[in-house]
This record gives sequence, structure tokens and C-alpha cells, in this order.
Amino acid sequence: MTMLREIESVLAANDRLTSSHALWLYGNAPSEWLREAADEIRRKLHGERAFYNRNIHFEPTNKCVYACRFCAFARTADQGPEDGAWDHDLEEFDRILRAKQPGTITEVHITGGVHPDRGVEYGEALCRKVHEVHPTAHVKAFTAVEISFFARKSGLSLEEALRRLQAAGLGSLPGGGAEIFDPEVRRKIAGGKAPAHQWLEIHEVAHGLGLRSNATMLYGHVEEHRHRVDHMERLRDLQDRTNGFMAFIPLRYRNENNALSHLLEVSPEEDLRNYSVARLYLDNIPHLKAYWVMLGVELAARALEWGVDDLDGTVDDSTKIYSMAGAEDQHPAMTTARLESIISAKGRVAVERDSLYQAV
Ligand code: V47
Ligand code: SF4
Repeated sequence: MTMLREIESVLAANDRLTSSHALWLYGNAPSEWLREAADEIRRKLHGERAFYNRNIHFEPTNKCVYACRFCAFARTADQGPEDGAWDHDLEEFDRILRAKQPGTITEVHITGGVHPDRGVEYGEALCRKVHEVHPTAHVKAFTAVEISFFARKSGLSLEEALRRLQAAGLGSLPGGGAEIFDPEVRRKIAGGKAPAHQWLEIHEVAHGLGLRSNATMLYGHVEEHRHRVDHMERLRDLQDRTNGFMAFIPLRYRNENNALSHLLEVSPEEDLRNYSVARLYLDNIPHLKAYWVMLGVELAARALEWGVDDLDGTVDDSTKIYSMAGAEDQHPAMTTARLESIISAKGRVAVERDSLYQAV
């Protein structure tokens, strides 16, 4: 039996693909086969529904103790506005939140640089502020890398730090900071920040406390297909134990203004193939998100046919991390009407979701 026939029979029996299957798919599967296979799994999971939400991002600071080589966003603590550094205080956050009418957003996504002076108390203050101004909004905040630093700074265990944030109103964790788990690749692109086992431990502890989370994968730089498979295998294994991940979010490396700018970006076809392999391999993470801000609207819409069921949200010009790294849209914002029309143009039913994927 050829490998493709073997994989087809595994899928037909609703069985699980092995890592060798996934690796083979990356290198060998015909693109149209991949698209159709992933689309079928997507349909079994979600029917014709495709999701979006109404959110804003808040990036409190881009001052960061780390210097990930792919990052165009971070500045050092001693840099100032003339170098493109910012450090918003709570009053500024209050102003940003009050600029939104009550009830017009369901989620505030908070993530930023790892500021050397800020511990868990700062995270708590941000969560409380959201609830003060938008009592019904969900706070999805702080990557595992930020949580790891908060805990260390405040002299707390990871669990204590997460409990404190949860008590202050944290609702779920975003998927950032995962990058690529393989230690060798991670050392090359993100040396120094929370290692893979700690990222995974933080999500495991969060899931144990009833906090759901997402998982990202930064691909298309120095990694090979085997590293992507290894990354997804670690997520799949953790999800088997906790069932706390809601969405997997592949993020294509964007190559402007960073220390890896000599690398070319992968092609749109590679992006689409990557979504499909992820949909087929990660059988236990329900949602697959094409983050339109990173991918561009046109490609995110195409991704809906390659296994994707979620486009993220309105965002409303509230994030800089991608525009600084070369994303086409310098002021990313979408109306719900536009998100709905992108989804309906693909023959799908647009569903506004909340942060836990319940229809609004
Ligand atoms: O971890 C940084 C990535 C992530 C670049 O959970 C880059 O719903 C590409 O995690 N090229 C942070 N990627 C953003 C993130 C996220 C975004 C949207 C939704 C959710 C969610 C999570 O951004 C970082 C890193 O992997 N990133 N620089 C770059 N040059
Ligand atoms: Fe800091 Fe995050 Fe940029 Fe790394 S990716 S340098 S942790 S802001």
C-alpha cells in the first residue's frame, strides 16, 4: 500500500495519524488531496460554520527583557519613544477601553513585551481594569512567557501566579510564545525565553484551574517540517491529558525589521498546506484559526477551504506586532459585516462567537 492509501484508510477509520504520516504529508501529499482531506475533517467538526469575534488587542508595552530574533516589535527597557518604544500606563488603558461603547466588544486580548519591572500585580491591575470598564468582556491575556516572568518577578509558583490572575478576572490564555518547541530551533530564534517544557507546563496548570487556552506555532524560518510535527505532537499529547486547548494558530514568520530578515517568507501554498496538515494531525484541538492580521485577508479567506474554521476578530487597529514585522495592513481593523461577507463568499455560515467558542 502506498503511504497516501495508508493515510486515507487511517482517516476513513477515524483513527489518528502518526507523526510519520504528518511528516510524509508535509513533503509529499498532493495539495488538492490535502485541501480536500482537511476540508472534510473541518466539515465533520463544524459543519458549514466559520467563526469570528469582536475583540480588541492591547499591547501594554514593547519593552522586553528578551530579544527573540524574529521579533520586530521589542525594544529594550532603556529605549524611548524616539526608538519606537512604548510603555502605556493604566490611565492610557482606561482611555482605550472607554473609547469602546459598552457591549461592542466581547474580548480584550492583552499581550506585549516582558517588561523587566512588572510582576503579577501589574497583570492583575490590567485584568481588573477591563472588568471595571467592560464588565461583560472576556480577558484573554498574557502568553506563557509573560506568566513565567510574572511568577519569577513576584516570587510565586506558576500555579499561584495563575490563580492570582484568574481571581482578578483572567478568562483564558492566548497561544503566543510557543514558537517552535524543539530546543535547538528555539535556541536559534528565541534563546533565553521560557523553554518548551515551561510553556507546556503553564498551559497544563492553567487547564487544571479551568482556564482554557490557545496554542500557536511560528513557522517558516529556520525550522524543518519535522520540527513542526514535533511541535504539534507535544500539543496533541498535552491536549490528550487536559482537553484545555480551544484553537491552534499557525503563524507564518514575517521577515521585516528583525534579526532574521535575510530569510525569505514561505509561499501562500506552503501556508495553506500547513493549515491542512495541522487540521489532519491535531485531531483533538477543535478549532483551527487563520489570524487574518498576520496572513492578510485574502489568504485567510482561502484558508477557510483548507481546514480553517476561525478568522479571529475585528481587532480594530489595536495591534502592532505584525505591522512592524511586515504584514500588509498597517492599521488592521474589520467590521463584523466585512468578516461575515468574507465567510459567506466562501459559501459558509458566519457565526459570531465568544472567547470560549459559544455562539453569541
Ligand atoms: O509568540 C512575533 C508571533 C506571537 C513575529 O491566542 C511573529 O488567539 C510572525 O500569539 N512573524 C504573539 N509571527 C501573537 C499571538 C496571537 C495572535 C493572535 C491571536 C492569538 C490567540 C495569539 O506573534 C508570538 C510570535 O510567535 N510573532 N513576531 C514575526 N516577525
Ligand atoms: Fe519579547 Fe515576545 Fe518579542 Fe520575544 S517575541 S522579544 S518575548 S516581545
